Amino acid sequence: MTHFRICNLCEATCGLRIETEDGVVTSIRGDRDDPFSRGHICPKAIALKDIQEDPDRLRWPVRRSDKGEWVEIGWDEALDDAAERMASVQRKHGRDALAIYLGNPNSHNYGSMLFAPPLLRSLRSKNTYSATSVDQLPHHLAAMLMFGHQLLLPVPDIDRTQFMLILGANPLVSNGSLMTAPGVNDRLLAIPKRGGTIVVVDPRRTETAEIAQKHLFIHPGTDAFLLASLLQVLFAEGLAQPGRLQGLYSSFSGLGDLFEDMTPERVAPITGIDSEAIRQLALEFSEADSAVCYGRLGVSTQVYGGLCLWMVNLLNIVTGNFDRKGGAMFPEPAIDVLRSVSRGHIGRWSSGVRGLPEFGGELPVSVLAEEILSEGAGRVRSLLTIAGNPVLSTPNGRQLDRALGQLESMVAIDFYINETTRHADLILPPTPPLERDHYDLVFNILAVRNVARYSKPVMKPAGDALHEWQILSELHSRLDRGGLGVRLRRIALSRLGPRRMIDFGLRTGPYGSLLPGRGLTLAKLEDSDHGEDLGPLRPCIEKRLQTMSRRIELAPSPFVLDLERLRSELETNEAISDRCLTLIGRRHLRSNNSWMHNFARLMGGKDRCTLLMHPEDARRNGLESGEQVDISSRVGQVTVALAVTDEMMPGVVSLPHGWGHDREGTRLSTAELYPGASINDLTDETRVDGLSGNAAFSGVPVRVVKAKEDGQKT
Ligand SMILES: Nc1nc2c(c(=O)[nH]1)N[C@H]1C(S)=C(S)[C@@H](COP(=O)(O)OP(=O)(O)OC[C@H]3O[C@@H](n4cnc5c(=O)[nH]c(N)nc54)[C@H](O)[C@@H]3O)O[C@H]1N2
Ligand SMILES: Nc1nc2c(c(=O)[nH]1)N[C@H]1C(S)=C(S)[C@@H](COP(=O)(O)OP(=O)(O)OC[C@H]3O[C@@H](n4cnc5c(=O)[nH]c(N)nc54)[C@H](O)[C@@H]3O)O[C@H]1N2
Ligand code: SF4
Ligand SMILES: [Mo]
Repeated sequence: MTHFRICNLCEATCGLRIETEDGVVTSIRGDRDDPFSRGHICPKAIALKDIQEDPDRLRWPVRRSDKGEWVEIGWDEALDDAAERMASVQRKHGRDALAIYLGNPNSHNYGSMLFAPPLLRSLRSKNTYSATSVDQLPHHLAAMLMFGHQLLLPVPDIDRTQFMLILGANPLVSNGSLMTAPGVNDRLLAIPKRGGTIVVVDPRRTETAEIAQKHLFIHPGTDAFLLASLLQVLFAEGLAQPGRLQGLYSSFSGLGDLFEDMTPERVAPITGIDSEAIRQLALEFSEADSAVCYGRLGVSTQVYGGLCLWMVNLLNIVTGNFDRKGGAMFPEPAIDVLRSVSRGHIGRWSSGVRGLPEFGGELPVSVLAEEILSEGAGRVRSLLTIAGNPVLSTPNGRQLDRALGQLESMVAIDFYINETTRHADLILPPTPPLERDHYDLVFNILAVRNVARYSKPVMKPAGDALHEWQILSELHSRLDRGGLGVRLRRIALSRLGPRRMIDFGLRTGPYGSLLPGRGLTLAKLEDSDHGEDLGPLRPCIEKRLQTMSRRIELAPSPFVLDLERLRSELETNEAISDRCLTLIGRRHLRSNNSWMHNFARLMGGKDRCTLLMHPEDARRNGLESGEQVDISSRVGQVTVALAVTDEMMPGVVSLPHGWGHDREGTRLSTAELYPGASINDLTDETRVDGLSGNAAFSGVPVRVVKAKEDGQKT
């Protein structure tokens, strides 16, 4: 049988053509007729078969016995037990004693997107955390303060731009992020083919930098200085032009004063980029027929993350490239999730120990461990994780690992016993991707083309398996303490199920109609193997803008105030010349955050969890390629093999994240073969973006020495 569906493993949402025989997957290929991905896939898609067939994957709920063994139990018992553990902690110690961590795959699972929020609302814990604060929180902050909604995230119009400036992203490997662009490789290569230019700014000469027309090395964590000086040049040279949206901008005049002192000459020693190169970059950007600045993970996970994303938007705005073909644009998805998600808020409460602000109802996950370890009334005593592995994914993971051992109870919704879920009392496994239907609610908000595709399940759920939404809905019904109205709404939603909610969303969305037989409906998408193409992005900010002032806010005061932090560093840091190495992360095409490392198909080849270092640094430290090195930071130490390469900037070393599978008690069959070491045993939970609280992974100071004992692991 042939099935068509979209891959939900990363943000690219590639269309797949899957063949099955007698319920077994026999091939997975790219769907050449998919209107968006046109046949592109990456090696991870094939591993959907591995997830389906993986003997390590849990099929039944498991409970840890007093002797520490995992025992399979039935669903009713598991759900009752899970709900009771959560409820009893909240009864005894208050609502905030239960923390929740939502991991990355929730955003790729429409069941979670629809059914986790009502459960969270009824739990009402201030200790709600997610992968957002180790990822894209600064993007949401900039969107909320400038455009009035945390999800109004501009995306680069990659298919039509003539100049793309990429800061801190490596789409050739990540397949694009906050820019859903399947086959991004071809889309990027098309830019120089039509006479355009790609410039990459990155402390490493990445795979993306290799195909760019220009690559500039930058010291980790200093992009805010670069962006400020690009703006300085544009204003000083009279090149800042508001363009078509002039009437929509607050306070365009006076904006340039904010950056007056951030000249290329002053920021050059900090960024490591020559002042002439900065000036030239500003000129090229402003002269291009169309241009877009795209900043991603490398700029959001740094100490000036918020400032960076604000200035990325400003650069697009002041060069007249905002909401314009070839510039930064807003998708118009068939289901407009913005209508049902809050616009966002910040600082309504703060974390107990360090006082970091909440954003959109969540605290920064960098504080989770200390909230568990602190003695005192507000202590977190129980944790629910949904699709996440924060022991490997969040800064100072070892501390969190220790903290999880001290919880009174922990429940995980996940299909693996991994470094985090091994601490749980109960694990509730949802169906794997191929056993469920799918409609992408999140990445269509970020897509470089408007499309709508619905994926039917490829196989029936095995046995009594429950979908994520069913688990969440069952837990909710056991924990619901809302009034009659809330309860009726919950019952109605669970009867409706996510499928019909999608239908409703489509009918009431911009391409739908409530009249029978008209507009986009679920039935229409079900009948169409490859989905619907809804066309290229169109200027639409006038319609989408949600600020109270009905203007695009160019200078929200939190950013203006935070510029002072940058300015004070400009003053103290100009002569920085210490020889400390700084650490950054990286991704690999055949790796997916902290999981999928147990599939031989993806893991073959060279050891990937290596430390990259520039030859000069290796020589100075007396180190050679291939030998084991001890890397240490304020918070810990790991041992990995060294790979010496001039793709690194001198003074900067790189290690991938998501590894460190040698912890005891996991059930991952290849953990011994491919353990790797966790970068987050080195990253520091006290390093956060002062404005948003997002983890600042980039630029952690480290020492690297020959390993005490070759091959020794810590
Ligand atoms: N140092 C450093 N740390 C980083 C990063 C970095 O670049 N550097 N990147 C950060 C980023 S961007 C992110 S998004 C986070 C990601 O970190 P996490 O939020 O921890 O997400 P994953 O590592 O993807 O964890 C996936 C878990 O979800 C489970 N899972 C997969 N699919 C499903 C499903 O459908 N349902 C359920 N219930 N479970 C499922 C898997 O078994 C696995 O245990 O890591 C962050 N950590
Ligand atoms: N194959 C694969 N694909 C993935 C993932 C995966 O794990 N594997 N994870 C998915 C997830 S959750 C996400 S969020 C996206 C992320 O997708 P991207 O945003 O493309 O993230 P990375 O590939 O980590 O690229 C970040 C780049 O920033 C650079 N960098 C580090 N520090 C700095 C700095 O201070 N300044 C500048 N200018 N650059 C810096 C790094 O060298 C790196 O090249 O990828 C997604 N796609
Ligand atoms: S690029 Fe992403 S969406 Fe496309 S096949 Fe690979 S993992 Fe799946
Ligand atoms: Mo992410």
